[in-house]
Amino acid sequence: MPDLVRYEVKDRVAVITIDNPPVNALAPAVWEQIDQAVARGVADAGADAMVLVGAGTTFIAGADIKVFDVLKTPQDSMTRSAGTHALLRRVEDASKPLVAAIHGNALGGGMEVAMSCHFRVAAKDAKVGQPEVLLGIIPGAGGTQRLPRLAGAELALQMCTDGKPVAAPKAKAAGMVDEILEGDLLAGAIAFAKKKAAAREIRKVREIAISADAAKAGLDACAKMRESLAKTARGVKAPFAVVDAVEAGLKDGFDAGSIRERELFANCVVSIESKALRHMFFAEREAAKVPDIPKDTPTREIKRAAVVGAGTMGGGIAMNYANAGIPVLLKEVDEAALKKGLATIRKNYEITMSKGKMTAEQVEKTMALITPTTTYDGFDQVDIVTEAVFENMDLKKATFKELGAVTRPDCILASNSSTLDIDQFAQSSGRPAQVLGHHYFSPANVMKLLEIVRGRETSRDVIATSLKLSKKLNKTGVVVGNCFGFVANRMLAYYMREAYLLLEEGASVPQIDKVLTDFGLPVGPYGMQDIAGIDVGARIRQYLASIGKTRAEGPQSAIPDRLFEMGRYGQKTGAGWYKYDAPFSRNRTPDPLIEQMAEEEAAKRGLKRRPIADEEILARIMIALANEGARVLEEHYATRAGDIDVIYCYGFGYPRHRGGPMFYAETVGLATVLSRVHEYRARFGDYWEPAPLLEKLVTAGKSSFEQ
Ligand code: 3H9
Repeated sequence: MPDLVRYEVKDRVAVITIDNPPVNALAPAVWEQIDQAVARGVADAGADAMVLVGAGTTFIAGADIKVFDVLKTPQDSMTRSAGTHALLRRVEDASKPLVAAIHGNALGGGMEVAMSCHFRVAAKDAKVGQPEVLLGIIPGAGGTQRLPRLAGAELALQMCTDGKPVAAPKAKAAGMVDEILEGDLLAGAIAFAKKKAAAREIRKVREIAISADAAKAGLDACAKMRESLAKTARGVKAPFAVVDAVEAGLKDGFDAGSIRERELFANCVVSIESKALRHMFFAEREAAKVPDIPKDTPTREIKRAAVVGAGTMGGGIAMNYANAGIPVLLKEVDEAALKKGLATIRKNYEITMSKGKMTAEQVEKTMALITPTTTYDGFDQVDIVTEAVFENMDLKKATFKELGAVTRPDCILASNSSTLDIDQFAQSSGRPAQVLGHHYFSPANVMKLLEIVRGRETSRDVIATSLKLSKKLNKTGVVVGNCFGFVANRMLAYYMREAYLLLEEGASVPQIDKVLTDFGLPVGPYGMQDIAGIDVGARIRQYLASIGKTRAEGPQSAIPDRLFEMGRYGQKTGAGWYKYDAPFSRNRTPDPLIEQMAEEEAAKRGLKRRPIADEEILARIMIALANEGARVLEEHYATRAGDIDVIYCYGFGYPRHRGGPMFYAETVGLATVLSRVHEYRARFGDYWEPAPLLEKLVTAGKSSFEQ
């Protein structure tokens, strides 16, 4: 067995070092070796106390998440966790003072190990937390029992239900950490341990008594938390399981609470919610790895940026740069457009300030990083330009031609196009190796996704720089290929096709939207279009018509274009798929006009409108997405199915606990998905064509898109 835990004695203190890079995750062998090392320290006549510390950059980031995949039934988990609980009890029962020395992170199982030590000291910038809920589980090694005893039930409930880590100073104030140490952490921890040994002091967290008053307050906090979760945690179970476990401990004591925790953990860990969230955890880390772009690919530093176009997207992109502290030029065609764009940016910051998330000074400082301009002056100084002009091929080509002339030869030229062919702009610029797509999602300053679109000639260092930049801009960058609509919008065309057809066949706009929001999306397809602008899609369709193409094969609904012609662009015009109180208002009501249009269009197609069940709406929309996703994968426009899932979760708010459209299809079953495609083909027409990859996988008996 490799040496994952080292043992040495320094100044009569046994130093137990966990060394399992990169994050000292608790693989089964690490748990075992911690147990053995503590027993050795207890037996070692040369040691009066013990310090548990992590090697490298962190203490312990938690249990090894990959190991959960082997747990197939709740019983598997119950058996294993009985061992873990007993192990931590042995650690806690050590007869010599045991001190956890925390730097970096003590998360999940890491925090549970630390709480089984008698004392905790921490570096000033360390963090502690119980983020299990973000993986669809609850703390499973006593966290729901020890944390309330250490920090109080209210804070414990907060930490275990939102999963957010707490910084060391706050942890100290709440009693989770005994001392914050400046300077050398290990030396300080050894000195601390010696003091505790001299005083013969040992403190077992599980023995901390909870007074009757504290128990009552804790139970009240449980009730309050349930109420609040009912509003904020729709569709997920783990946060509620946290409350059940904490409550059991408050009512029935540590031992009974621990058994309840194990049962609840066991049910959570085999749930689809947890599998989906674990899939997302690894998928978003995998997405940062591009097969032909090694980790050591040189990157350029982005010190100055420019954005062309101060509309909704351009303004949001400029905000991303300013938020990251990067000075940015914001160019518009005239003063009026510039003024309007800047006013929107300022309004956005003021809203953030009104929520207490920014001070007035920070607003001014950030605004000062955005320099408005109507000329290309200063563009020769910037390291990257993002173009966010109208979605029009000729305009984009002309812009890239100008950018090629006014910027330095090494400046990266990115397009925020949401659909158009990057290679055509690249040629116009005269230096295609520097050109790529940076496709942000609306609102660009909020949505976390950045689709990094690789053109035919985009150089590797430009891609690597974009991936690095995405992190700096607090985005999740996913590299995709250059097909029409790239990955997100190419698939979205199929999602929207079904939404339109379902409307014509008899479903209503509010019904379709509700099915999708009940599924977990923040907004349904029609609500989303009203936000994004019906004009945007209409212009794309006009362009496609001019080159003889459609976005998704199948019947094309005329309603979106009719709305466009009526000037009903959505929220911004006060009417779209819904009616709004006023332009830009969010207060909407269904519009009978849409029903009337649906009747007319259905009649034109010879359709008799019928009631459509919610299940059919969800199935058709999701299957259309997955089928097109399979084509995207097969054609190599996405590297992995997980990349598509990350794109949908971060670009459109697809519910993480469903794992993204491709993972969701796997949970439905690939064979079921395929048989539905066949069924729809028979019912609706040949445009429902199964993706060859889907057929291949089903024939081979595969249950996953990951090949
Ligand atoms: C738990 O503890 C349950 C308990 O109650 C016990 C029950 C019995 N396992 O994120 P990074 C990998 S559940 C396995 O890029 P950063 C990660 O995949 C756990 N692998 O670094 C990546 O691999 P690769 C509760 C893990 O500096 C590499 O480490 N704990 C784990 O940006 C670097 O990760 C959590 O949920 C793990 N636990 O962020 C914490 N953690 O290089 C999960 C990381 O191959 N972890 N890896 O792509 C994190 O939040 C972040 O990784 C952390 C570091 C903040 C620690």
